[in-house]
Amino acid sequence: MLETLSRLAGKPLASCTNAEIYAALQALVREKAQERPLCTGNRRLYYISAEFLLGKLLSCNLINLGLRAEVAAALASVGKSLAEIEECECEPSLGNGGLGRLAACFLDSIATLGLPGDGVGLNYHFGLFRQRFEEEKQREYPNPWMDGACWLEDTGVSFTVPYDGFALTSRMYDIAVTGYGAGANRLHLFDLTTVDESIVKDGIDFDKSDIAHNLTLFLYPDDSDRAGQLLRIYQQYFMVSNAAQLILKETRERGFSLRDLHRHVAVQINDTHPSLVIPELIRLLTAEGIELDEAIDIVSHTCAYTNHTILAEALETWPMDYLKEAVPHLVPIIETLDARAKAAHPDPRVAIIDAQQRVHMAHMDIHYGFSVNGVAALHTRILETSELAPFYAIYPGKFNNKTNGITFRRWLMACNPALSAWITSLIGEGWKQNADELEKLLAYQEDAAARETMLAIKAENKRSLARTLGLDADSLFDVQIKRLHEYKRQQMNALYAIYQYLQIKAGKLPRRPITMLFGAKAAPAYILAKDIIHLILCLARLFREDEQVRPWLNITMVENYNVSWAERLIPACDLSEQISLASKEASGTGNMKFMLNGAVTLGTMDGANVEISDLVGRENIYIFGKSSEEVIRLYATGGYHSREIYEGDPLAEELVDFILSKPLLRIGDPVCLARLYKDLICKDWFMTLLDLREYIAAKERALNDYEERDAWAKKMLVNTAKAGFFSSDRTIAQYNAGIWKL
Ligand code: 26Q
Repeated sequence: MLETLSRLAGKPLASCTNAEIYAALQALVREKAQERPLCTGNRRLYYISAEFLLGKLLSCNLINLGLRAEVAAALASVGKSLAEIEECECEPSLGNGGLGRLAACFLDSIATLGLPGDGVGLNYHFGLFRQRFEEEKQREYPNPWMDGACWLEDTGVSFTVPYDGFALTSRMYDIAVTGYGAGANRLHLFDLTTVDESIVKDGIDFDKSDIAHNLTLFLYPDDSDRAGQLLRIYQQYFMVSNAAQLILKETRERGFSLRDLHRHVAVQINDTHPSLVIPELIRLLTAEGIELDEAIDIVSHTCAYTNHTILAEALETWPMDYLKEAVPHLVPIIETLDARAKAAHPDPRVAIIDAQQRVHMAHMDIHYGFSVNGVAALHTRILETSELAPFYAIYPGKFNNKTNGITFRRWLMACNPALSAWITSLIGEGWKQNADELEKLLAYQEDAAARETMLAIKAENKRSLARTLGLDADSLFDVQIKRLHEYKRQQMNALYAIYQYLQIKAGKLPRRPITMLFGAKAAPAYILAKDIIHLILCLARLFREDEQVRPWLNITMVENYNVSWAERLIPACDLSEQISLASKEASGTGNMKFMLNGAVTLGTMDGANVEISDLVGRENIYIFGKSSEEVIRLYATGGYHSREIYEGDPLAEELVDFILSKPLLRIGDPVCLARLYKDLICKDWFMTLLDLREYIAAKERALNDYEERDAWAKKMLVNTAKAGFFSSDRTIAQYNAGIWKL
């Protein structure tokens, strides 16, 4: 290995800089990945997604290619570590949260199972914005990630994408996707050669109408005005037109007739961002001389849709006017699809084009896709019985559940090598291919030495994070890391921080110091989400500057939370915060990563928490809060008024009032704090105050139990042992058996 790396570096490894070693390792991975045969099969999957939140790729590729140990040894011989070298890698910033990370885990598992399936997306130059904290507030900056060595390979493939009166020429870049021990696939990212990074000024502002220069600059550009919304349509169409053209090209090259497209291709539509692929495929097939009826039929047997949310505001609808302006050639097709759906199903709730002339993307997917899936058991049930009930009545056979999963290669083997090695020493290597084998760990529940090792590994992971962030490694690490959204209720956790602060000020110390770790980006136009970040950062400073509080309570919010941060935070976590309002979190996948790494969950009965709870049993999880049925009923009856709780519960009043207290107003922006204060009392759409008391009680219980170290270690062990179900290998096997049939 040493010689190979020296050859690739062009000089002895010992005389290389870290960047040169990194480049050599990347070349090694490219070489080995290229030697692998691409996965093939009768039917090929195209997983189209606006996001692929890949994370750094070096370590996972080395693991998948079976090279990690050898490379680590070679590096050690020149006094280097893999972690040190991987510092040179810039994390591609092509995603926002769960949906994008899920897509990345799926690519890993699709290749691992040897299934023929590629990802298709866009190559955003600045990805999602880069977050910085300035004066306790989030500020947004471009997030360049393609400088220096990066994984993209220019394929030379390009297509022409037609708009109204002009066309754009694309360029396809590939990233090799290696599977663990088996095949390889590709992630295709489309870009535009004319994009001009220099048009971005003053943070993340740019001329939104200049499509040829701005199209692939950012993921989710601000869409608070018409130009922003049009840009999003231009982006989405660019993604799917390229995807559709690639699909037809490859299908022809494989020697199949386009009339048989559905027999040889499956398209998975990841949320509604790629939904325009349906009319685009129909358009292209009819352009090939296939009759409209037949084209619609073919496409309806090719496309499948995954829903990731029940939040009404996240279900995309586009005004017909905007589509007429951006993609007029799709409009007659969408109108035809709508007319046919209306003729068969006059119920206005299932219309594609509604009375306000808005196009409901999800409705098009459901009528003209062959599968509709939710991402956790509870979520799918809510879609069927409530959110999409009128559709379920029409198409019961299309609906199915595919509970999310995560790749254990990244979320255990790469991010927690100590735990991973110890597991292997106890139960062998089998769990890496067959995650259910983790259950063999249950045999060690009563083994005192095993429980001690579990605690020792956690303690070491905590020390390592503590060194980076300047934390007290003996404190309890309580972690909430996820996109910032009101329904995820970071604000409830902040109210707990206030509760704990007031306890300490009153002389009631916790049994052990507490470190509250947060990581979250707020969408730039989401005012209340930014106010919540402001509150958290103000509290962090307040605690830091108070000598009485500092030793006992610390809030640390990491800047620019991303996959690499998650890989550091999750292995070091004691208590995993999964506290969304029941019914609102479709699944969650962070919850699975924490559990796998031996953290205990504090959560509501929401999303995949329900399945986690069923698996580990109530003694190994802390559940609180109103059930999804109760919450859905409260929304239906309008029966929730936060003010009633605020006025009726002195504790709730005290905690909320603290937001506008003197010590906080000395630090924070009164406008932001007052807005949040007012929202909690007058609106509180996601019912923070409803669950607050139970949340505090459940957390106190968890903190208490944590002091029974040996019993806690058993909970940790059971969590890891029961996590096998959440391997994305299982999820992908189910997608293949139930939907794709590759
Ligand atoms: C919609 C309209 C306009 C602009 C942006 C959007 C938009 C952008 C991103 C809508 C949704 C998203 C992302 C959603 C997401 O990440 N959902 C998460 O998906 C995970 C994988 O299934 C689940 O585990 C999470 O529960 C779900 O929140």
